[in-house]
Amino acid sequence: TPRVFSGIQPSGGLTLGNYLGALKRFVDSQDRGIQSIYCMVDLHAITVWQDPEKLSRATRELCAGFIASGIDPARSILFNQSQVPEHAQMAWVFNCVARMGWMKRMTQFKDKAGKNAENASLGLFAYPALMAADILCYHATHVPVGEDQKQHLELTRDIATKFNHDYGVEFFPLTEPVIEGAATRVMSLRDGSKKMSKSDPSDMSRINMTDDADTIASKIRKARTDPDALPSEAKGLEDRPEARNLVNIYAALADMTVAQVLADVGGKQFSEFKPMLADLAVEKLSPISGEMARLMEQPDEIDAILRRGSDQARAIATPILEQTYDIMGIVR
Ligand code: AQP
Repeated sequence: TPRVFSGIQPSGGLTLGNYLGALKRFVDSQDRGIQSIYCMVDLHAITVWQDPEKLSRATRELCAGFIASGIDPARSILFNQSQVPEHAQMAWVFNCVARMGWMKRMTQFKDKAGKNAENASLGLFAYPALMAADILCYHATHVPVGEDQKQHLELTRDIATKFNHDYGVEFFPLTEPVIEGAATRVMSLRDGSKKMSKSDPSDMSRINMTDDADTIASKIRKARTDPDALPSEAKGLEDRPEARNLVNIYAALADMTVAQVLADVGGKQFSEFKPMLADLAVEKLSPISGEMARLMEQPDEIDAILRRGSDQARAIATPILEQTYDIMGIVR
């Protein structure tokens, strides 16, 4: 039976990239009736230093973001990673399965560690093994993610394959990444070659889920573009990353294909298209941010949802970790 798992880091506020690349699609799989498990991956967030107060707030705000986007805690499991210790335990096992050479090829580590890799945390290097544990603790079959996570999903499959091979079992499934739709990689509003990210130093580079209508409109108005009019076919966007990004965002928000959007707006100038995009973004995002603000007034309610979710998650993860230990000959 299919089972979906995915996570988001409470490493800052949610962005439009997280919403379109992840949250919105999580709601789709929940609504298709697939058992879905969603995690605030706080142990991933601390691979770079987090201010304690901000981490607590970001974790609750992320939970509020899930619920406000349409994840129903009565149908899907919502919890924070640190509260299900099986993730960290399984991650240790996978640290012993994954090879140094595999980890060294991870482009996210290279991007995040930057030039000073010697000074990055060991946790940041081991991040993808923890991510494999997150997924395989539940024998998840499908993981909806943005394009940036593709390589980590391949590593998860390599870890599962090697474990199964080393112990002569068919225990861990080969999980499929689900990367689909017009917005699998939302780009920075300031630089069409960089992805939109929570931790980009420039707030103008992203739309935050908590931005108000004026802020959203002003960020879109100031978004970098080229001087040409919009093309009427997708191939006209090929060498225009900024233009393509804005059209992709429009398509994803409107639940349209890029071709449908361009059939409507082809020939228009950005001065005309940007206000259309801003109106659409405000229409889709403001109910979510309003609901997030309302939920944030009841932190005890959020904590209770996370607690219930971690009990439900443990009920699945504990027996899978125990079987893993049994396969390995660990005495219990
Ligand atoms: N720009 C994006 N476009 C599409 N999808 C995106 N995702 C992130 N950015 C984009 C997807 O959101 C999910 C959660 O990501 P994450 O919080 O685990 O970390 P990340 O991918 O590293 O996201 P950020 O926003 O860039 O965080 P920081 O700045 O802390 O590193 C994933 O499914 C991801 O693909």
